[in-house]
Amino acid sequence: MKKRDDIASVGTSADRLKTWLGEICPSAGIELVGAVSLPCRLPHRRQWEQWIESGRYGGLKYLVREPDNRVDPTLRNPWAKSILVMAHRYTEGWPSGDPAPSSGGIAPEQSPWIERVSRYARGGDYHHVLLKSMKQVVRDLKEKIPGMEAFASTDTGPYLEREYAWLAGLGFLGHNQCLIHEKLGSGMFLGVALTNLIIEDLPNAGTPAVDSLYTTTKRLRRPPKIAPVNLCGSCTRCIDACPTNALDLSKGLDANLCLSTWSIEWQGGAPPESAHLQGGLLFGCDICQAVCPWNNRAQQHSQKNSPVNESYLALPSHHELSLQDLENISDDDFRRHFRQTPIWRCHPEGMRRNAALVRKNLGGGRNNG
Ligand code: B12
Ligand code: SF4
Ligand code: SF4
Repeated sequence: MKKRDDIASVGTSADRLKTWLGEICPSAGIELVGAVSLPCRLPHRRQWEQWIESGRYGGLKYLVREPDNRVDPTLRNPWAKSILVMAHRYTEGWPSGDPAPSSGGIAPEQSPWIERVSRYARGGDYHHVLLKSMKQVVRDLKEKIPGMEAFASTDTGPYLEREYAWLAGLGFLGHNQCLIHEKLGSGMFLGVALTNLIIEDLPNAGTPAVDSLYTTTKRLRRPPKIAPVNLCGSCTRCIDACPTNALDLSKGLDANLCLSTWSIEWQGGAPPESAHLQGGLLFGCDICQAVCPWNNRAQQHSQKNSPVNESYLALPSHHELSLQDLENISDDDFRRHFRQTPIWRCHPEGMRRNAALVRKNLGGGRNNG
C-alpha cells in the first residue's frame, strides 16, 4: 500500500461511477452509495460545534477528539478528493404503533429478551458486516479505476457520517437526528470511504445531491431540484415520544439523556434517579425511529424492497437465553454469545446491570423471558 501522502488523484465521472456501482453493488450487497467532493464546508458545522460546546455529547470523549479532522478530513488527508458514503439496511422499518418492546418502553413481561434489544443490535456486528461489503465495493472499483485508493470505515473514523450521507443524496436529516431515506426509512447503517477520486459532475461541495449514485430503490418518484435538509414538516412525534426528553427541535439530541448512551455507552448505566425511564429496554433504544411515519411507511412497503442482509437478523443461539440468564451471565458466556455482535460493546458487567434493571422495572423480575 502507498504511503498516504504520496497518493496522486485520479479522475472519473459521476455517470461512469454509476454504471460501475450498478455492476458491483448487487453482489457486494450494498444498498445505497453516494459521493461528496472534498474539501467540503459542512453546512451543519456550526450545529456540530454548538453541540460539543454545550456538552450534549454525553461525555463520549471520542467525539471531541480530532475536531478539525471531523469537520474537514482533507486537513489530515490532503490527497482525499471525495468521500463515498454507503449504506446497509438492518430492518424493514417499524410497524405503526410498534408493539415490539424494544420500542415501547415498559413492555409485556413475557416478551423475549431479544425484543428488548434495539433492532440494529439483534444480529451480526455491522462494524464487520458493512465494512466487509464496503471493502468489496472498493476492491472492485479499484480494478476498474487504475490508481484509485480508498479507505473505508463505519462508525470508527472521525467522520460525521449522517452529514455526508445527506450531502451524498442518501436521505434527509430528521428531527430524531437520523438519516432517513424516503422509501427505506432510517433503519440503516452508514459507512464512508475517503478516496483520491476527482468525480466530475457531482454537485458543488456543500450542496446536497438529490439522489445517490447507486440505489436499490429511488428516493422519490420525481426528485426535486434541491435536496431537502428535512422532510418532517410539522411532525414532532419522535420528540414527543422520547421517554427522557433527550430530543429538542433546535438543539438536537442530548446524549446525556439518551437511553442508548445509558444502556450501551456509560460504564455505570442509567443515572439512579432516572433508571425507571429505561423501562423494559435492555440495550439501545428505537423509540424515536419506531414512531416515525417514514419508518412505518417503509415497513408497509417492505415487500417492494430487497430483503435485509440476513447477517443482521437475530442469531439462533440468542433464543437459548432468558432475561434471568442475562442478569447472571458469566464473562465467558457473554463472550461466546456476543463476541461478533454490537452487544459486545456494553461488556458483561453492562449486560448484567441492564438485565437486572429491566427485571426490576418490569416488577420484581418474575417470569420475564
Ligand atoms: C456518538 C454516536 C451516538 C451517540 C450520540 C447520537 C447523536 N445523535 O449524536 C448515541 C450513543 C446517543 C447514539 C445513539 C444512536 N445511534 Co449512533 N452514532 C454515534 C456516532 C459514532 C457519532 C455521531 C456524532 O458525531 N454525533 C454528533 C451530532 C451533532 O452529529 P449527527 O447526529 O451526525 O448530526 C449531524 C447532522 O444531523 C447535522 N444536523 C442537521 N440538522 C441538525 C440540527 C441540530 C440541532 C444538530 C445538533 C445537528 C444537525 O449536524 C450534525 C453534524 O453534521 C455515529 C457514527 C458517525 N461517525 O457519525 C453513530 C450513528 C449516528 N449512530 C447510529 C445509530 C443506528 C444509532 C441508534 C439508532 C442506535 C440505537 N438504536 O440505540 C441511536 C439513535 C439516537 C439518535 N436519535 O440519534 C447510526 C445512524 C444511522 C442513521 N440512519 O442515521 C450511525 C451513523 C452509526 C452508523 N455507522 O451507522 N449514537
Ligand atoms: S434513542 Fe430513545 S432515548 Fe434516545 S433520543 Fe431516541 S427516543 Fe430518546
Ligand atoms: S417522527 Fe416526525 S419529526 Fe420525527 S423524524 Fe419522523 S417525520 Fe421527522
